[in-house]
Amino acid sequence: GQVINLADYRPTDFVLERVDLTFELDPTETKVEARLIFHRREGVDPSAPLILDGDELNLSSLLFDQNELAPERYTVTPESLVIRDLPETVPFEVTVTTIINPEANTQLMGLYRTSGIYCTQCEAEGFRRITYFPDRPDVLAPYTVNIIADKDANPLLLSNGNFLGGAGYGPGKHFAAWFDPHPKPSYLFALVAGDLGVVEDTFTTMSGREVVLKIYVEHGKEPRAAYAMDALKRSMKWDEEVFGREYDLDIFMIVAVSDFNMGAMENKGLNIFNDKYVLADPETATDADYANIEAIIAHEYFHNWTGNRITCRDWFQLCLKEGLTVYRDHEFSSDQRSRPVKRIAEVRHLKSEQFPEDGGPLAHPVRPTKYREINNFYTTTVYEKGSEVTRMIATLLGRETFKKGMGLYFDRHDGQAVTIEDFVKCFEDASGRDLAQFSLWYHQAGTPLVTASGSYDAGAKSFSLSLEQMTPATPGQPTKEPMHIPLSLALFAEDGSKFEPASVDGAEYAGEVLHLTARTQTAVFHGVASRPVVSINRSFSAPINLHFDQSPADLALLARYETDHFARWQALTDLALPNLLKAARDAREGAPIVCEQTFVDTLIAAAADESLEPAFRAQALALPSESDIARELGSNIDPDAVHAGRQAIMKQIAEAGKATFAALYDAMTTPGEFSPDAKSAGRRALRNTALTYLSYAESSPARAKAAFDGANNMTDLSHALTILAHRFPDSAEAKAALETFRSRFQDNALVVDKWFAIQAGIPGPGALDRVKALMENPLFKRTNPNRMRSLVGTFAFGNPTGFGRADGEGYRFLASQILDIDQRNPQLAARLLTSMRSWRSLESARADHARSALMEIEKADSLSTDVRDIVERTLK
Ligand code: BAL
Ligand code: ZN
Repeated sequence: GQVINLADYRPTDFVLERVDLTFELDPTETKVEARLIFHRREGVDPSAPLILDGDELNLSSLLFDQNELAPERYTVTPESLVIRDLPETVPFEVTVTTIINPEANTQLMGLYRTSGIYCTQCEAEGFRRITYFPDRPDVLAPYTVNIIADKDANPLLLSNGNFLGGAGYGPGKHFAAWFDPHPKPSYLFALVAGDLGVVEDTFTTMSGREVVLKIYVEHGKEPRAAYAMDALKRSMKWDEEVFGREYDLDIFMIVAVSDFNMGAMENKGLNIFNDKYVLADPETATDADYANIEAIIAHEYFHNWTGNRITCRDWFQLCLKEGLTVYRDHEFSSDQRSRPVKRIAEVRHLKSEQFPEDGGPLAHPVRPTKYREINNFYTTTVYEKGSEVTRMIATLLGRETFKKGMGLYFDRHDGQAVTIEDFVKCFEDASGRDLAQFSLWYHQAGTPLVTASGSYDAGAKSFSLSLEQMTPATPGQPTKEPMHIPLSLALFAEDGSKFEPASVDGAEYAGEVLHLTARTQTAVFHGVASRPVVSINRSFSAPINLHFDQSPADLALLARYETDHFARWQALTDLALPNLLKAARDAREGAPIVCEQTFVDTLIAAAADESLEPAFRAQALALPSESDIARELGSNIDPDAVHAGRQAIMKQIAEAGKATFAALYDAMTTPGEFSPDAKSAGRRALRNTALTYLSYAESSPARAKAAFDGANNMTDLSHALTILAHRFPDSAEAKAALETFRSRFQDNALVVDKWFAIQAGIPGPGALDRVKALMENPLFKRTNPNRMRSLVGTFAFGNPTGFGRADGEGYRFLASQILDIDQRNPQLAARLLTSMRSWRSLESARADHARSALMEIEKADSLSTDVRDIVERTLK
């Protein structure tokens, strides 16, 4: 794989006018005929050849304007088809026939088989595994698709767009034809054929058109698609109300499949989903599953406008559709649920996944300028930081002007393949604001560090806030320019009321947003009657690290009075962190671990505060994870010490708050029929968090066992099982519960994934042998990405003491798994390997083990481009 550079972008020499595809489906020998009509772009060299992409393709025939093409006019390899001596101006037709083997396609890119059905995944470059094609996002055309297949095995023949018609086709066969009038890039192509059950509904759009909605799932699973359907209808309504976006075909289909590399895929009119993000019922899905389904159904639906109608000019612009669409799905979930609780969850996710990426060897800008393997850029930086950048535009411009800019974007670029510059220009035009400096957020990698200090002048009644920003060096970017950082900020008085400063010097401050634009800047707030307690980066208005020394008393005041509940949670976290960091250091030195009383008291008071919604209280009680603590420590990390320190703090909080937790556990029940709504989910979350603390205070599995036995939904059941397995792994109760769970759910793949994940997460050095033994379990399935992620993924990403055991065996195990998985599914292998991204921050013995495991991978000779790219960048 060679390096692709943004600077080398140029449009294709030939314009693709239309695409006609005919598939004759067969499990091992599918025939694909592609009729492509092109014309030479104006001004292009008349001798320039047509170059089509391929990947492991096998050309069976080639026609030019319906005639056989002379061999000297083309050159073909599995990776490309080059055709020469083409007309200077008139359109021409190329008919390419390839034979492909869906059954042998273990990469799950292109056309493949899963549980007896045919399905496709084409983003980013999977279409070239189906036929030779200009496989890039700026080539847009309308598609007609004909599908021919055995009728019995494949009663269902689906593709993008609207259904044209179908009929019998010789003995035992039938065909169907689909037409998608909206010009689209090949990455949005989809085909599904097989025998599936369906759930049907309709949606009437804002202009009164009726759209047929269908969700296809395996037979018998139809009832588990009801929640997804409900989420789809709510998404369609929301996009009309909030962004004025209406759906544009007669039918919208979703197909759930069990072998899928991604979460889901936004193919035009025919979304294909990992079934994990479609199927749910109370008995088998947790509240987190329901929330994910809602978010991902919405995300893929929202892509219809942000991604499909307006797409990316090239893959460097991936954040154009992904960052924006994540922002849109976040807004949707915030409107459907609790905005502050959703924001807390977003920030937790950003900090635990994106911050380590941005601070390690795989750091890259939201809009990168080079890549070797585009599959490796579907990252939390492109998605989540990309969403944060969009969110900052909304914060800088204000809600109304942001919407005006979005309106401009939809009007101006509908039907086009565009760039981040085009996107930003819409907001500049809508607001009159220069966003050149702001755009550095797209171009500079690394999490900016903002250091703040304040001083109050009682005589002048003014408060000075000095701010300094620094963005650390990242691969390929040794020095950084100062960024335009929007800091939502407020000043509070000792009684908890908010100050309204008379004026502010030294920085733009409007709508409670302070604009930090220089490397160092001092903002002076006038007319502040007494020493204020400052709340900076409220709602996490900018994705930064903030260093601001605030006393525990000031933080406690914010935790109590902030009107922004995200900021309350942040204050509680800021109280917790120094305790957890100190505990890790003390654990390492064998020193006693003692927790600050202010923190314990404030936390328990928040837990018991009935004016706060239960979901918020659950978030407040969920301390930073071991990985969060490790990230904050930054270097020389001993995962065992982090674990021991955190356990000790948990125990102290649990003992101090035992009565509160016991009361919450009894009070936070959800009587009546199960409902997955956010309010009920919040009560379950708080009750289960209380149960976790009680397991530390009571040091016995009895209560968790009772919770397991009494659970009537998957949230409570899997939480109780996790406590039993993680806190009391050697107890008879844990063993019995794991066995009960397995035998009850062994026929449900998604629940079996939970069973594997819970065991993969059991802390301590014994985890590795447990994982190895589980790989031999008959329920383990190597070829299924969800299963692999639940066992190997959870172990590597979510079990710091097990994976990072001192002898390095965890890292060596991962290396051997990566080499094995890479033979079948490079994308999955590369993704799992990113679990090694923070290896340099480990203490030296573990870091040495990690490096040698990485080098084992690097020296293997038949690595995929995907894995080679990740391993080389990780070691660099
Ligand atoms: N486009 C890949 C899946 C997603 O982000 O929606
Ligand atoms: Zn997306």
